[in-house]
Amino acid sequence: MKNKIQAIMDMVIAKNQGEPEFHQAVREVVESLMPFIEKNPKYEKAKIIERMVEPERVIMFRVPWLDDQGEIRINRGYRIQMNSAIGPYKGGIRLHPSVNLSILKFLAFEQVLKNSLTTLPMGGAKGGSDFDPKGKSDNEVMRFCQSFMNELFRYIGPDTDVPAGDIGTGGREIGYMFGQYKKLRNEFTGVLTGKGLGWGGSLMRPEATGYGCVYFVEEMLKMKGESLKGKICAVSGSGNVAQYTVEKLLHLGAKVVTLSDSDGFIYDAGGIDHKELKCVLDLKNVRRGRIKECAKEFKCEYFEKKKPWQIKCDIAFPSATQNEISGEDAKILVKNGCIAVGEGANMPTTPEGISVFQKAKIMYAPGKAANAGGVATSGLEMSQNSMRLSWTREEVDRRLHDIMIAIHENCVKFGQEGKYIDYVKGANIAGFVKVADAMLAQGLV
Ligand code: NDP
Ligand code: 2IT
Repeated sequence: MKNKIQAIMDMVIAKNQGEPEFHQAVREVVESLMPFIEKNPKYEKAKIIERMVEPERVIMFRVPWLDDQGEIRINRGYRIQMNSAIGPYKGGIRLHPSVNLSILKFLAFEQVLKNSLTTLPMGGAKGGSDFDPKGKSDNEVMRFCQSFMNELFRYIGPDTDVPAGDIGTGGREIGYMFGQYKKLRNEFTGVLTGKGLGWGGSLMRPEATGYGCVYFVEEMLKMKGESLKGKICAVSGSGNVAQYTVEKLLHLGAKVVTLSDSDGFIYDAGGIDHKELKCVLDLKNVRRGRIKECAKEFKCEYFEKKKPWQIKCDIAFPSATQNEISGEDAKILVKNGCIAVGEGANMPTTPEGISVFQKAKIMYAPGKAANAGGVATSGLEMSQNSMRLSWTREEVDRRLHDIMIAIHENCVKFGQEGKYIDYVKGANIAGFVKVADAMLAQGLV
């Protein structure tokens, strides 16, 4: 079995040189799938894994735009259309200076399995650009988004590929991209999700990833007769996912003691309350400032250039970016008594960190299961757009909650090992089977 894993990894590394994040994401999946594949030789014979690691299509393009000084700027745009076996390509757009092929391929690969887990008919994709929205004026962001869409519009559509938000892409960016798509195509369709409520967006989409992650962790705790009430939670990030993770944790009686951004983290021993959360939302979504400004307002501690994992907590919610929990961070979390991890971000834990959590047998929910509520609610937005109606907040929340319960059940089904549940294995196998069976049925395409 080790030889088979190595052979696939050798091929992936040779074909995708200098793309460590993509190699990392593939290795984790292949390692947990191989025992299952050996028991089900039809997948091996049809080379399903070898086909799944090769994107169906990779699009790269020039994005020129004019800054406020009249200077020409050039960024690079991407869309990785990874797999369309079970539905139109679906996945977010990341705008961050670190964006490259490796990061987008890892995200697109994860998205295929995640979207399969949601129970909804969505294939997997990811896109983005090395454009940095930080410090740009609204007009600059608009000109970038318009130029980005001037090329991307050829490759997307409501039945082809439906992009959405991710790091650096929120309601403002989706608005500008949607406006430009509509102008170019002369069509008002559900081509993007995360739209504004007055023009085709779904209630609860902003909340969905964070709420869904908390619902998933609640299910894990229930299996052990535990609840979130009174639990001390460390959250990283302070963007969309982190904000609504905190909101749902507060609803359920947990105590949130940290939030962060790429400059450092705040530690509020007394717990962040609703009033403080409102302040974070205004700071990050309107004023677009730094988290350290909250430390002054909340009179709490701020740790420059540090991550929150040194703070004692019961549950960790990494909700910023990939590889933000190292092996050392994981050891400190476990030593401090952390009993569960719910990944709001995509691949936030390094392989060394995952192995620490698994050896300690704590409840560890990988991103592709725990943060699937975001894209699931995007799927619900697509359904509402197709039907030309909108569901109430309660209706969408009920569906989101049911989906997270179903994902949890499916992970348990494939990941139970005696008393311990290996959620990594559960999520990878459950996500894989549906896509693999569809690929088998559709022949060699
Ligand atoms: P936002 O842009 O709203 O927020 C990102 C947050 O993470 C910010 O606080 C940002 O800090 C921090 N961050 C970003 N990059 C880094 C970095 N390299 N090092 C340290 N901190 C960083 O993004 P989202 O909240 O939407 O996304 C967060 C994570 O959740 C990502 O991994 C994303 O892929 C994942 N996700 C998002 C979903 C969604 O629906 N939005 C759905 C599922 C997963 P700063 O402002 O300083 O950059
Ligand atoms: O990583 C993710 O699942 C997202 N950024 C959300 C994708 C979507 O299509 O809603």
